Amino acid sequence: MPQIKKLLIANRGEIALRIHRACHEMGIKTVAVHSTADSDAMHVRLADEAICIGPPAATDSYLNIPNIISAAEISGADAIHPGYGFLSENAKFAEIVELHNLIFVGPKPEHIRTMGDKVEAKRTAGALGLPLVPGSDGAISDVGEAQKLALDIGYPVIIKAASGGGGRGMKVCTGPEHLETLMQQAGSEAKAAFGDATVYMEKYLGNPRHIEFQVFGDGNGNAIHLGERDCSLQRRHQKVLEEAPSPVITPEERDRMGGIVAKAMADMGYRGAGTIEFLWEDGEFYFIEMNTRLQVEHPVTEAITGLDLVREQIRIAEGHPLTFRQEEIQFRGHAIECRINAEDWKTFTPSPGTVAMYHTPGGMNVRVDSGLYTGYKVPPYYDSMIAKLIVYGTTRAGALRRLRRALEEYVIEGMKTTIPMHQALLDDPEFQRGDYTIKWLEEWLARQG
Ligand code: MV4
Repeated sequence: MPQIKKLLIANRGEIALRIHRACHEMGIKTVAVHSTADSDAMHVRLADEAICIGPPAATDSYLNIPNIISAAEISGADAIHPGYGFLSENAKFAEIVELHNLIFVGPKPEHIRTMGDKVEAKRTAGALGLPLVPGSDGAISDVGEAQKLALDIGYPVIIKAASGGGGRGMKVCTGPEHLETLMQQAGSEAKAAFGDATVYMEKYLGNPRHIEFQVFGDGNGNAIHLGERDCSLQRRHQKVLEEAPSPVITPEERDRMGGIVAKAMADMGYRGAGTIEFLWEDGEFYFIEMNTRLQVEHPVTEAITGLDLVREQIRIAEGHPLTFRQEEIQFRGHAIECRINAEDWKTFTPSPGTVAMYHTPGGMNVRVDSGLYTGYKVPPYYDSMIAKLIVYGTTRAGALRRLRRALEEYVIEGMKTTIPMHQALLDDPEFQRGDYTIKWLEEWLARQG
């Protein structure tokens, strides 16, 4: 079995630190890559070696495949972890990594490719027995057929881009008189954004929750699930706060749906970490997409299971079997993650700047994943998420109390952050009751004035 001795982290920010930490606990040396804008970043400082791979723009650095492969060869790394975002769901990149006899810490390239095409993903999920949103069986191109199908499904329907994701290129259609126009708009927007005009149709769910299951496969027909996360609190398709377990899922539902999901992953021979996204409405789950990467919100799952998901990814990449059986996994307590962005939370305009003063919360069951330090200059070129605060409590109410205390302690001076938004959110009675859907946060934000 190959043993990884040196791993290149093809990412930046908190997730690069997260991967570095797992590596060092496993006795693996790390290689950081960075743009010229990130020379002083924490991920560069912590790693055993660091290589500059290009100018600030991500397309020239963190997305620059030849430079990243060269960095791996020059440093003598034997594996690459892509983190999330950037190249993490690029099937071509995974193939190139493997062609260079490097271990890709991630799924098989063919599975990344399948799940990247939302039409293929739905077809695959359906064949594996996952419940789907009623809709077109594959892509739709003919307007006449689309009209028939929409009547069959019942309005409203939603037109989505096959190459989409993150909510781009979606059109909600309330009646037959709008369908042709909206199909054309969705198609041309998809073509412009993704270079692929393929669209498909689904029944539009009016007020669902976003609930996703964490899965792991060994690539040889064994798979397990680590329960669900509720990610319904989003703004413009960006998650703001995530929790596990979902306030609306019973242990019986978790076991039932988790079992279906794990069986599906076992049957497809899935390798590594994955997330199956569902919309949940009136007690029913509807598959929408699968993410073939580690996710930002993975720490809430780590908190309630006690498992190190990055360690597990690396062990699977080395060819080990899963370290735990489904029966051994226990879900205990409640975890909440706040994404803290360098933004003015009222206008959501980015607010990069220099950290003038920094103090992180601590104490029992409080975790901060962040690359910030006093004097660090947040560059304006990348995502505005600068920290994740994760708290754990025995109960949801206990986790909420701990979150309030931890947010009070957190000091980030030198830029505007979304910490005050999280504090205001904690005071909301509906949020406190867990009474929210995917529409709730934007309505709440609109009420904050
Ligand atoms: C939907 C939907 C309602 N009905 N599909 C948005 C992003 C993409 N991943 C799927 N999305 C949605 N698909 C059907 N059939 C509503 C959304 C949606 C959404 C989903 C999850 C979290 C936040 C959302 C915000 C707006 C719309």
